Amino acid sequence: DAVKNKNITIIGVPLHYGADRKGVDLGPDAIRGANLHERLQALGYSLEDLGDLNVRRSLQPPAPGEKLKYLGEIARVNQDLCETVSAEMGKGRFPLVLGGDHSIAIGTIKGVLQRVKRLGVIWFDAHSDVNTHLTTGSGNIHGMSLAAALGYGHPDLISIGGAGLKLQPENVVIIGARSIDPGEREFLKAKGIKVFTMHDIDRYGMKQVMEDAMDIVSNGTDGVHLSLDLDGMDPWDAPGVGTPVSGGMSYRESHFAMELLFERNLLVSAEFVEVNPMLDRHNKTAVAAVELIGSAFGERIL
Ligand code: B3U
Ligand code: MN
Ligand code: MN
Repeated sequence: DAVKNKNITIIGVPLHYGADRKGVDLGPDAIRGANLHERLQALGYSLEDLGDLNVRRSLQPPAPGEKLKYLGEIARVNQDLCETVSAEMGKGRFPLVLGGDHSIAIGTIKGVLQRVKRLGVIWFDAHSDVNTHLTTGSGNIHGMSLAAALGYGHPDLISIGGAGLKLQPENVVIIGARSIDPGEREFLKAKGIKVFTMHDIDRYGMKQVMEDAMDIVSNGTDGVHLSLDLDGMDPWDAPGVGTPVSGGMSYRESHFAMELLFERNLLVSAEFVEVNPMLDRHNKTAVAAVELIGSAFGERIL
């Protein structure tokens, strides 16, 4: 069997403050409602669902021009998530985190880093999420989470899980990017982070891109985390996201990517984020998330 760890812990994080847009906080239940448990149990996994982490409701809206909107609550929830993920991995379990906006990647990755020091990350996204409070236009922290996990950004974000805990840029790949801000482009170049854009997927095909990506993230690491933002998919297949960008990965390409990932058996943790049921049609995006999870955990057509 390609995935050795048959014990999965599901952790919901109903956070929307990082996107500053309501609806994405309903993501965890929409994903559960698309038969996540049944699907994984049919594959032989044993599940524990911890339910959702506690997120405060109705906070004061940020001041106009704020560059770190809702920093306090986002940092608090991510610290909680970090501890939860780390504790579950300490019991030998595989954390499957359901978002929530993509700012939760900070907590997930910091928790995994406490258990796997040399960690690779596959970041599946239309965006690169490497802004900081110094480069962001929106002030939305979900556009800063990968930078924070690499050790760049506000001290309250980069200190989550303990000082000095961070990813190495050579162990990170981004797949599906097609919306990168000027400051992000500079950051990616300066740090030498490998980005497989939609152009690369068109040019080389998903098979080659995934093989190259998996070679990079597995080289010199002891495990790989998958951080999958549903807006990486084309909005046709995943309309229920806060910032849709045309020209994304097709339904078939995304599934194929997950199947290839399963075959290499690299994952120690995963998160599926940015599902917004209020913007969705017939729960299509949550269903897509569950289908991608199925493929990543070993579902096959035949
Ligand atoms: N890069 C922009 C847009 C964005 C990032 N992530 C999402 N949107 N989902 C920003 O706000 O930082
Ligand atoms: Mn993202
Ligand atoms: Mn995105």
